Amino acid sequence: MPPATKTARSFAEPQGEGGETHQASESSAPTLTTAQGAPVADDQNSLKQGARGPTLLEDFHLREKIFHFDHERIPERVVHARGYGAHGFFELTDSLADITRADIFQRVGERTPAFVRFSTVAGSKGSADLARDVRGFAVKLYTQEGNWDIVGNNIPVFFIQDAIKFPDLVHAAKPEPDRAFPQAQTAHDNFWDFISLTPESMHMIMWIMSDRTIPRSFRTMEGFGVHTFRLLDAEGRSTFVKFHWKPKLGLQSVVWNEAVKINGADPDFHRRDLWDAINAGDFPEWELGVQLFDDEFANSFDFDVLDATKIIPEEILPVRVVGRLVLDRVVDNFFAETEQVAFCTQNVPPGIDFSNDPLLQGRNFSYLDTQLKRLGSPNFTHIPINAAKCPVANFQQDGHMAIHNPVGRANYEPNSWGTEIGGPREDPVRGFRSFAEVAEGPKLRIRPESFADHYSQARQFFVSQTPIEQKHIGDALVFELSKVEHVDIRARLVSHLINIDPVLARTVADGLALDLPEPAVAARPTIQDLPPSDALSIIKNGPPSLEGRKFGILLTDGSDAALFAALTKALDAQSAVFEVVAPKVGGVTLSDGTALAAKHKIDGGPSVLFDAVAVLPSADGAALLAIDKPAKDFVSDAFAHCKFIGIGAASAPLFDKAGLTEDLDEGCLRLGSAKDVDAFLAACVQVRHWPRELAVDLDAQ
Ligand code: HDE
Repeated sequence: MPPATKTARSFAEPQGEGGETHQASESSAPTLTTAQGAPVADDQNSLKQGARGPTLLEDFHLREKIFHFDHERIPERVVHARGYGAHGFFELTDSLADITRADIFQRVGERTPAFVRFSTVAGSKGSADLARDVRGFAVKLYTQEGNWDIVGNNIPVFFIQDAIKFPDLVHAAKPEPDRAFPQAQTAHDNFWDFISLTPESMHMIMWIMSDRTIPRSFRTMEGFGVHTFRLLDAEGRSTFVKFHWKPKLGLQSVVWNEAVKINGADPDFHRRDLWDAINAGDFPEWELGVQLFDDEFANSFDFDVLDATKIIPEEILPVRVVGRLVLDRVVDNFFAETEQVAFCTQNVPPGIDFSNDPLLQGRNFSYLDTQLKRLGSPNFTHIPINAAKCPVANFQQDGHMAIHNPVGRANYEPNSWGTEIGGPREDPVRGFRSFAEVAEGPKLRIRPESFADHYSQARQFFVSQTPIEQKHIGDALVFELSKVEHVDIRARLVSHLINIDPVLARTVADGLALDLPEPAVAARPTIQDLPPSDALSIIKNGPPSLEGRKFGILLTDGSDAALFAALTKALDAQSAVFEVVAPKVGGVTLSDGTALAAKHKIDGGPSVLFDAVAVLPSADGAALLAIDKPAKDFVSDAFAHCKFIGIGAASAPLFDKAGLTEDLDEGCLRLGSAKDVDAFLAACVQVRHWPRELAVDLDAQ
């Protein structure tokens, strides 16, 4: 049985340790108390002098309640403010004991508790889920030798090479400071001004203009540690490593026009998807892959492995799968867990270490610092979601909100109080040791020459895409730059595109009615023509099955009960889910008289919420739907977004009135009776019927 969604709130009594919890219910609700524990008699009226007189200062219950409310908010994250988290575990499937002494990588089959927070970067906490944006993919692993945070993104490269540029990047991406808009978008002058003056960002620009930044679900995106890290064995020998998370459901994204509409129809699209999937027992899963390499590889590779604007293509260095990450529990309290979780890149257990990537080094400073600001105390590690699940023992003490306070006399070391009362001691064998890297040289503010090639991998990403994906990159650039008011900024960006792909540059220039500028002057003039890498395409790494896919089934009174039963049975068998959309949310009466509740009324359940749709009205129902604008939008949007559409035998009037009848293609499959179900679902495995896009988009003509 999947776990039931929690609806009732549980109250602890008393606060603190060992309290029994009672479910609030009509019959056995616990007594409401103040924060000090005093039972409350009346929570509806403040204390007044006379029935209509002034409120009294003496009303401690009113004052305490409002005082607490006034202080409910903490600063939102300066980036990655909007996020959603879940609990789960990491399971080791392939030992790395010969390469690292990290405890988590020793014993195959062992599970380590995990908490993961996904996020968008630029938007505020309340922004919509489907902003075009990088997604954060931050994983906290509660290992037996301390917490390990892999604070990654769903894109393996970054905009900048040196942490010193991060405040500038984020300022430029966020709403412009004078007008405070646009929210959660990079389609504005400041962002593209900064980017067009920062050629090192060009590889990242190709990624963010691709459909990677409009993922279908957190469950259908990859995650990357981005930087090169080190694994250290017991002798201190180092192996470089890059971390990859690969989703079991394959890569899937939505299309831009759809994303814009999803943001209106369901701004919580991604968080709802994660919540629903976990509560239904469809636990999201990723493989952990590692790219392992040594100094010799690093020295012979075309690019600097310390440069976070570069990848190491999987074709050159395969990804070895060593474990799996499963999310199987939603949070009990969003604030306590998702909001208060504090990821820090410097949280690494023994056996894992940093490289000299200057972005990573800057991050190691920033994350600890930001948690103090956000959570208000150096004791944020006492908050349960941040607390290690292994023993913690040190002489840190006091500070705001100190929860775990050591007892006894010794609060320093060395001390001579003996092991009983003297407290913890260092352990030179078990303890964390940094890689003994030899580092010498003058102090310089300089960017290494080996970081200078800004275009070759940007080009490699572009040429690795299928034609439809290349088109989407061009469309996204035209859209974003069309929102930039200053033509010189548009032109400056196009001058970089010429160095990446002249055809792309020409397409974007045409889309903006711009004369092609001179190419940008490249820091490293020789741009390499690197071979395409299939791993970089979403479409080439799509899902193997219908698992996790959500179908929208549009029904009316009189819809064919046998067909509905056959379709939903087949969906269930293939681990897909469905929701019924109907003229009234109260539901429909099927042809056999069965009453069926609907999940959505049509205008509350537009087709953008589904991966594929089946339109199965009765003849009478189709005649009614044909005059209903939301019903016509339902089918025309599904068509425009290249979705597979199952067309019921009686639905012709609706498609006629939606103006689609003449355009129906192989992605629109007849779903007249139960015998058509298999063919329809087999087609749907493809996710989208991409050839249609050329027929529904002016830019493709
Ligand atoms: Fe972050 N980043 N970042 N970042 N980052 C934060 O930490 C920062 C970078 C990433 O779900 C902040 O707790 C600097 C790369 C994620 O709680 C802050 C630099 C990558 C999250 C911060 C970077 C990331 C953050 C804001 C450049 C991918 C959300 C709130 C040197 C590898 C974590 C917070 C969560 C959050 C700083 C660049 C990923 C301010 C200075 C590269 C997933 O500390």
